[in-house]
Amino acid sequence: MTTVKIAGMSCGHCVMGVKKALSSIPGIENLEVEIGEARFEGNADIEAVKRAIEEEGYEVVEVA
Ligand SMILES: [Cu+2]
Repeated sequence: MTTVKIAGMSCGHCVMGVKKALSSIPGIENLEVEIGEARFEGNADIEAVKRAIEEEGYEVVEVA
């Protein structure tokens, strides 16, 4: 399980945007997104994950 803390998300629209951005990345499984956080399993390239979130307009604060 990878947990990504995200700054700048504030509503359901943000959740949808992050969900959409991440669901297109290969290797992401069991994706769950809530305000301020995304969690997923699988072997996705974490740099691609960060890039997708930042391109969506949010900031990656922490990856654990
Ligand atoms: Cu929002």
